[in-house]
Amino acid sequence: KNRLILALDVTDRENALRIANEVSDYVDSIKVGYPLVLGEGLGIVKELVEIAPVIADFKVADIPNTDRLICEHVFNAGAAGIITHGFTGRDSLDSCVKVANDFGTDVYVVTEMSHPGGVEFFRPVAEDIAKMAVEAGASGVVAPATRPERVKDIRKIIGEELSIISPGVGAQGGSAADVIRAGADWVIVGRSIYNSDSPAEAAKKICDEMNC
Ligand code: BMP
Repeated sequence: KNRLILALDVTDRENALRIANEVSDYVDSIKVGYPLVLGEGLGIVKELVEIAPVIADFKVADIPNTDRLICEHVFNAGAAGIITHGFTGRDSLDSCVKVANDFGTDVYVVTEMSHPGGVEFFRPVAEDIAKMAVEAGASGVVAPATRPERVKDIRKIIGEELSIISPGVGAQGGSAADVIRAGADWVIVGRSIYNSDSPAEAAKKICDEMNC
């Protein structure tokens, strides 16, 4: 386990496949979201899963039926996991977890976002969302590497069974080693890797920092 997830927010297929191939020795999975899928279509997921497991970051946040349709598309394309919001409530999350269970895939629920605005509305609900993620049988939560103390708080709530995947390392100011020490299982890193002259070296450096 390398503890590193690549956030592949480049917008074109050629760069996406080049970078994914370059860093494949260092990353456990690749997070793909709107920037790349809106640029290239969901077919890019089918190509990337040949390189590493893909987590589809669509921050799913809708009524249960729409959530179900989104999850089915994403898992049919081969994604191993999906990121959902939690603020839409338990029925919406249940709908995602049910589809994931049918496919044998993972659901990660956003608790509190990593950017400065992430405290405005998430702060009062982050812990409740984490509790709901446990109760709904999600695989894990997303918690901010920019605030390791919050990762610690959320780890206390979810226990050891759920994973914490943590964005905000590098470009947003967070430290990989600090957030792993605070209880994260994986860090999610985008710009510090894909904007580097050597994505492989940048990925290796983050791995080394985490002693993996
Ligand atoms: P970067 O390392 O370039 O900051 O990228 C972080 C990635 O994680 C982006 O894809 C972003 O959309 C995502 N993300 C985040 O930064 N904070 C969150 O709270 C949740 C996210 O999914």
